[in-house]
Amino acid sequence: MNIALHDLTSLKRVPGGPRSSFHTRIGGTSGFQPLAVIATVLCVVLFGLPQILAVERPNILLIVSEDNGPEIGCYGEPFVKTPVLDQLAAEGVRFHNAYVPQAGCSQSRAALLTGLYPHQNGQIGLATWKFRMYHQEPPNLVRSLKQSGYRTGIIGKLHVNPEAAFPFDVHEIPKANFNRRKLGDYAKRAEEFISASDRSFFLSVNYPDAHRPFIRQARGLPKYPLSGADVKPLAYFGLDTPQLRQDTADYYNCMSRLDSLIGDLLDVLQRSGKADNTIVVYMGDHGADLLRGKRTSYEGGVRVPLMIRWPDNAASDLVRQELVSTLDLMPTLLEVAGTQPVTGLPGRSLLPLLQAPSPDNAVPAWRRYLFTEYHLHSAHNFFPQRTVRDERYKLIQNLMPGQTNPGYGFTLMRFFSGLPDAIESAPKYIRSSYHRMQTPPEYELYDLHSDPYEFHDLATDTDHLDMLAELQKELAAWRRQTNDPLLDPGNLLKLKVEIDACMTEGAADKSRLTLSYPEYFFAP
Ligand SMILES: [Ca+2]
Repeated sequence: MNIALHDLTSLKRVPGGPRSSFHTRIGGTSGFQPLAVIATVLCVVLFGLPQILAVERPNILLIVSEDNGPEIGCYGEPFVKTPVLDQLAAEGVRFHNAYVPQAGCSQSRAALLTGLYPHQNGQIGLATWKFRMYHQEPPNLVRSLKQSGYRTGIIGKLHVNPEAAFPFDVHEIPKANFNRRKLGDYAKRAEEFISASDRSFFLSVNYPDAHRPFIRQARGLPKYPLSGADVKPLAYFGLDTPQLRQDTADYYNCMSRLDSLIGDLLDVLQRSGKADNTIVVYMGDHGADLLRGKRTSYEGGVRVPLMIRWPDNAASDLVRQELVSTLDLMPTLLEVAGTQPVTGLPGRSLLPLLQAPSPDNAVPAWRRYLFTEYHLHSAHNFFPQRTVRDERYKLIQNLMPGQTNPGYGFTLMRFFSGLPDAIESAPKYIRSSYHRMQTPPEYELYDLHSDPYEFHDLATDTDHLDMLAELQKELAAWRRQTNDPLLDPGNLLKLKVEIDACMTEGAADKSRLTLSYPEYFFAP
């Protein structure tokens, strides 16, 4: 049994949840430790110690990368080289169907840290564009862990508004660092934080890869960059041109660099001697900034890699197919820490999924439907959507049907000038999928088994009317249950007017943007 010294003040703040801090290796088979409690009480009674003994709680290392979907070797991506993440998956549990609730940086990160959908916490657009949470002090992962005695640190960007809502003890490299400067500092700062104390820690390390610009090589990484001749474009583009091959190669180069840097971080953890009592979570914040990826509700936007390694408590080399969300991480990590859960969250703990199914460990009844959403990114691409998927089918509801999605033109502009011609000369079903993205109908329905890249809309297919109706019903129920403010058409219109007011000659002007939705979304 691992024993560590905790100071009395930190222990006093531990809420008495259903799993107290007097657990070893919470999860798995370990349970309440009466001997530890008795030993602690005896120490205080007999010796009046200013410090008391407490059982060491697991450390939490949360690794978040930027703008990448599961384009990783262990997820079946054929050309990318990611040996570290492949090894991490082999040593832990890999979630094959993991999602973020919205494909944008601030939106995904605020949701991760609050356990709430963007429409529930208010961070519906980028923090750098003045979008903000409804409340200054929402319950969140950082506050809960800190209050229960954890040291809390973040390395890399936070990118939520207001940042003070997440009172990390330590914040290093606070900028996004898209220029990839001093990449060795991520591991160095982590080493300093991890070795600073024996108290249990929660450390979030946030890397700039694979955000644009897709820098081919930085700090000599990757050592052998791929070129366009080495790869094929991502399958969800549905297009193949030399430029898209080069873009894909450079995206993979970013992924390989990320992989190396995570390797340095895991080495630091190993050298600290704390790896055996540390749960490591790795996730991407949302899909790649590529066609039909980031800023969309397609799989390329919302599906992310998610892996968990936890020695002695999680299985190794286990792949789970359940539908999971990064909203599940807050309940999971609070349970790992033995901290009082926050009630009313939409996510649920992933701990039951960390063990391989066996006669003694039946697969729990898991969620049947998973939901995501979209609002906007900065201020020029407001096009709200809601989605639901089950094991096979996915429904997208466009809340401004028949209108041109401004995000479409923006995404196309980020690529080479010949892209519109490439789309128009593609096979009809590919062409149609791009036209549909540009001017979507109210509903899009996809069969993710036969059509994983969402090229064939089945919403008007007479053979799928029952499925369409079922998912429409589930989506409507979820919107009601989670108090979706955009169920009120007046809210949608008012927000659109506020956003449109900052447009000057087709471009968004941040200085002219005034947002008051936190005041009126839920006004009586
Ligand atoms: Ca991002």
